[in-house]
Amino acid sequence: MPGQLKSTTGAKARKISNKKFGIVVAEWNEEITEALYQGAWNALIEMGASKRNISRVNVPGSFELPLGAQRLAEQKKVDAVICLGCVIQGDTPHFDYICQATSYGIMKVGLKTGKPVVFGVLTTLNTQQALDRAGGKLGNKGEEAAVTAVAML
Ligand code: DLZ
Repeated sequence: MPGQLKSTTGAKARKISNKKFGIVVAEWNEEITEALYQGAWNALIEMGASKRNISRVNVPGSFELPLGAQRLAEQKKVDAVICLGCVIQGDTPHFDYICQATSYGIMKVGLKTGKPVVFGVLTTLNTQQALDRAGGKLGNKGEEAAVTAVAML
């Protein structure tokens, strides 16, 4: 949220210029996840991160986010990881399996590595709900994920 972003700028901005961020982006629902990535990247820069300290890794779908996050989090040069994905409900229980595995997997990577690993995954009932949260009328959850990563650092 814009309000949240403001609270992390200013005094804290200088403090994160040396922090290194890894962003894992799921390619499934690419239009949405690219918008989330832009939101996260812009927010990190606005909060004081250096462009050279932001690295990106793509994975096929949200289910693969935990492994991508683990690869990044295990690198000494990465201080925090942001996972971005979008799972949209279909006609089968597949949605539930992906959401559960993804959220649990991402949490486990954070606990295992001791680094902030942020869950920036949209889990929506339809495409419109996702668009609304990826730079639409309800903001950009990628931006919120970046704010959370900085807050955790
Ligand atoms: C297979 C699948 C389906 C049906 N839906 C989504 C989705 O809405 N969002 C998403 O990120 N990924 C989806 N995937 C792909 C899975 O995350 C995963 O990449 C495959 O099951 C291969 O492991």
